[in-house]
Amino acid sequence: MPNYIPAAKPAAALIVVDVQRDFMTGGALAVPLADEKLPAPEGILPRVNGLMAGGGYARVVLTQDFHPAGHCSFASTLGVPLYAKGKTAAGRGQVAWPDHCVAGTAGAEFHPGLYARYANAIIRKGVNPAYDSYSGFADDGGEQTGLAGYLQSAGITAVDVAGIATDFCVKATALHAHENGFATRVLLGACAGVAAAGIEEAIAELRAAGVVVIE
Ligand code: VGL
Ligand code: ZN
Repeated sequence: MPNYIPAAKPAAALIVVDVQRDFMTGGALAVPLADEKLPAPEGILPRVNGLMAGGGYARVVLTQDFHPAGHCSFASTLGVPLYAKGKTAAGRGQVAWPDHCVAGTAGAEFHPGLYARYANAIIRKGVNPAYDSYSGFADDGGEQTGLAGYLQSAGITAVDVAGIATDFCVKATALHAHENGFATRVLLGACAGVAAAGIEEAIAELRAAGVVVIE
């Protein structure tokens, strides 16, 4: 395991957010620096794998963005240009993403290099066609995924969050973890984000909310 991340406490869980083909090089919504080759000389995969295999966590959870075809977060559904802001049928403001992580497609699968065998649980999110879910805990309509209850039943009091994307799903998952009462850290060295400015804003927002961000 990398030595720059402090060891996890006994009642801690690791949440690995959306390390899926569509968010990595060659994917529909490739996030820069997420691939194993980037940032030079390596990307987040070896770090995430090291944490999963040797981080000393009591539980390891993977989240998986898993949308039905025609999902409300797709530009093709919203009828606005890519990355513009549209409005869902439920009336929510929504960033228009390329079609991505469609259930049953290769893009929705975990990156083949991810040590998925070390996961105790997999939480799928964004499965409701009408609501997006950057968070692994609950969607934009307020429906819980069950992650909070799973962690609480296991006696977890602290969570570390890693994965993709720092400025979207990692941020939202960490904020909800904190709101659910878990002592929450974001391990930036094992995260990749969409845009530099967004990452800086996300770090500020996380810290203001009481989440510990480890550089
Ligand atoms: C994500 C945009 C759309 C993420 C998921 O994993 O950060 N971003 N769906
Ligand atoms: Zn998505």
